[in-house]
Amino acid sequence: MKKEKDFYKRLSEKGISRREFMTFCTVLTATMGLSSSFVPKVAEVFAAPRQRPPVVWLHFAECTGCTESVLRTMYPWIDELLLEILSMEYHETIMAAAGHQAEKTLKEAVQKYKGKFICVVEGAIATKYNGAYGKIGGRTFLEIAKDVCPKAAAVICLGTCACFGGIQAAKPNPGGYKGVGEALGTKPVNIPGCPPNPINFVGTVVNYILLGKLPALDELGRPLFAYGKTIHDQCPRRSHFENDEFVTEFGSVEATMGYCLYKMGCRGPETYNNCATVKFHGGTSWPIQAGHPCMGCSEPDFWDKMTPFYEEL
Ligand code: FSX
Ligand code: SF4
Ligand code: F3S
Repeated sequence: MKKEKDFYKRLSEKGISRREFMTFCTVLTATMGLSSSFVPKVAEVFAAPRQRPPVVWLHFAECTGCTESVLRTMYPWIDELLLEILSMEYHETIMAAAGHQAEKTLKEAVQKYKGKFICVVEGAIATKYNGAYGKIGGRTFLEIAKDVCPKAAAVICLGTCACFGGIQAAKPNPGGYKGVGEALGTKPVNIPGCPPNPINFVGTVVNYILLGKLPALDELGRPLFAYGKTIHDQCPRRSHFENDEFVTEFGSVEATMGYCLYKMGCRGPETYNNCATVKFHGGTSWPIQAGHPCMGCSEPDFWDKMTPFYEEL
């Protein structure tokens, strides 16, 4: 009870009302595919955490957009919530340590929490020439991943780069960049998207804490709650795709959502993600709502397979 009280006090000091927090928990619970009876339990994960799993957060070849999307957008206070439920032992972007001190922190965290920590990975891993195309502190990404990932209780790849290689793996890919699973020959949880939707990451972590297990995954390691359907299956512009060959006049209520973007090269029919229902920035908008075709950013090899982006499939 005291824990909960303190939590709501801290939230209100940050200008977040209990109502706003509960709205977030409702959205999160629905996104996770759980019934509304789970909302209080999801709220409790944040408000009265029984355990805070240690996290080691690695960065390899990427733009750090994934961390940015988790820490800065959506609900502006999502970073606070994450720090409530996770014990961040190592995260290059937000930690104060640098250089040798940072390397020491990583080594100690991995030793201390062996078999217990969640390893979050952003970015792809260079595999050619013994991984020479990507190094941190004299060690290749490949060496670091081979050392850290097998010691984790779970590995979560955040973003298309860590999942499938992303832009680093685009042709001609001189460094032999690969996603973590392919580079190590393992099956991590993959949360793709460039950047991924933070709510899918938070949903995966909350699922782990609340139900004591990772969510159900598809054959590419993606949580089914988020990647079970295509963008096209959930797209509000779809009525124009089906009823009429690309409606040319605004005439109905649905038409205010705009025309189907298929002819502008929309990859929604080939892309599995929940952008249409969850949206970005706390439910404000998403690419297709903003008038841009889906580029297939969460699919494997999207830089090669989905390009040229503005040409019809
Ligand atoms: Fe990749 Fe993420 Fe795109 Fe960027 O860490 S998925 S380039 S948004 O930053 O990895
Ligand atoms: Fe499908 Fe894209 Fe058209 Fe939406 S805009 S209906 S996802 S093709
Ligand atoms: Fe990416 Fe398409 Fe969603 S481009 S953000 S998967 S709409």
